[in-house]
Amino acid sequence: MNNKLLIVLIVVLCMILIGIIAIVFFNWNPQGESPLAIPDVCSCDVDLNCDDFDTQAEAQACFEFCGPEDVHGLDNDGDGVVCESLT
Ligand SMILES: [Ca+2]
Ligand SMILES: [Ca+2]
Repeated sequence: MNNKLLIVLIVVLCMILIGIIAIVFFNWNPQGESPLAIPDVCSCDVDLNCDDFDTQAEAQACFEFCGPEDVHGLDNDGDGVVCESLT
């Protein structure tokens, strides 16, 4: 009789749980800052080179920010990791 209601309730609870997990894993951000710090030097309109970044992480953040295309030509071998020389 109430089995249908129970199933609906379980499905709704599962969706809420999945939502919470998604928020925790992908958007957990108590300070409201971007988890990936985009360096000030990063501009998608200007051609940048690895020399313009202090660290590989900065270059990577900029690459991902401007992506998916490698607008700056930072990833010569196309493996998705830019400026291996900075690591
Ligand atoms: Ca370049
Ligand atoms: Ca690479």
